Amino acid sequence: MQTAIPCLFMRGGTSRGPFFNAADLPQDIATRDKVLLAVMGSPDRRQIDGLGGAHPLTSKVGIVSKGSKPGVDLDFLFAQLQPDKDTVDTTPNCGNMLAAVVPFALETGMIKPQGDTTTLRVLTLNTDMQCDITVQTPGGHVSYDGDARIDGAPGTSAPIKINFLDTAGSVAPSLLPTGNVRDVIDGVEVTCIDNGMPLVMFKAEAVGRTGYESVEELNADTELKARLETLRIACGHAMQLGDVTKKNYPKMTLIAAPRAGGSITTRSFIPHVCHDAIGVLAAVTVATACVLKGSVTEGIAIVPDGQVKQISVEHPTGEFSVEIEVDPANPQDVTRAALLRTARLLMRGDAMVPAAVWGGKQTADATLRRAG
Ligand code: NQM
Repeated sequence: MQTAIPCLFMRGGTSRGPFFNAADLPQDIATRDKVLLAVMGSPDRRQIDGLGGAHPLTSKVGIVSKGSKPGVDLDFLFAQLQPDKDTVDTTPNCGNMLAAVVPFALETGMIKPQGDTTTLRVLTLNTDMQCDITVQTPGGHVSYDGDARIDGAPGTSAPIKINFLDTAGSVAPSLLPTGNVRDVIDGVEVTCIDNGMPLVMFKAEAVGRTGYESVEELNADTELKARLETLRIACGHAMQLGDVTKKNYPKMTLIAAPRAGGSITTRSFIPHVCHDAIGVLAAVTVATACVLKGSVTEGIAIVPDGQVKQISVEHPTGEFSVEIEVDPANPQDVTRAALLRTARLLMRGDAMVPAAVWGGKQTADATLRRAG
């Protein structure tokens, strides 16, 4: 016997994974984590016995429920697993998986559509961050067809707009958790910053690289990876994040001058594998560093004038545009960040876990939902 758990398999931005109604998973966290590991097939480099895609970007899980706070429509808990580790990390955010939350809630009838578009307020439980997400719902159905293109995912889809309301100091205690906009740590000039995702940013040339290397080159660069890990652990302490040896943050971000008409070039380690693009909140955080006087981006980032700025973050497979708004009285203060993602429902059904992992008494609700 296996336990069947109702599940939608979804792409969110440039990530992918199973999404669950929180009510269908074990309420006890240790059992829930065992279930998620079994669903994904971790730990195993190939995740051959589960749904994971043998990469951190395809080892992600979304857990959704109705909003628990006044004014909030939906709660979202993101879980980061790893192919070859037995960890389930719910500390940091994932802005890519976030893009699939409203489509999931509409598809499963958790919430009703509002008209041709549906805008819902979503609370990310990982860091207590709120955002407004708008999806296309013509005729009361989620539309996945459209002209929106995001680099890092093939083709075009319906646009999903995310408007972040409060991102500063997501996992770290503040936007600049070392108290400085620039530090020298382990011999490298860095900006340690968290506007939705804790990042350590530094010029690629500071570690003897150009910042224009391919993902394959960087993933094969064991000398660089060892250097980055030592730096990451030192920065983790400086950012008041404690021992980050087993954590997926801070992400290590090499930067260089833009060379495709954008604002800055990045290579983002998440944190041990180089991202094919860049994370959503990582891009928001990079864009924020670009407007901070004295950050390591100074002298290389090209930043437009005005209160609302489009910052184009170049990455290995294209670029990621972030719209940021600064306080006119204090142009160092980013008050809002908005961006475009896409998502798609890939499959609906039940995720099966061995009964030895979870006996999983299915609720009447779950059975009904499965029956449609
Ligand atoms: O930064 C990868 C991704 C992410 C996270 C990672 C993300 C974000 O691309 O908000 O989206 O940084 O591990 O899914």
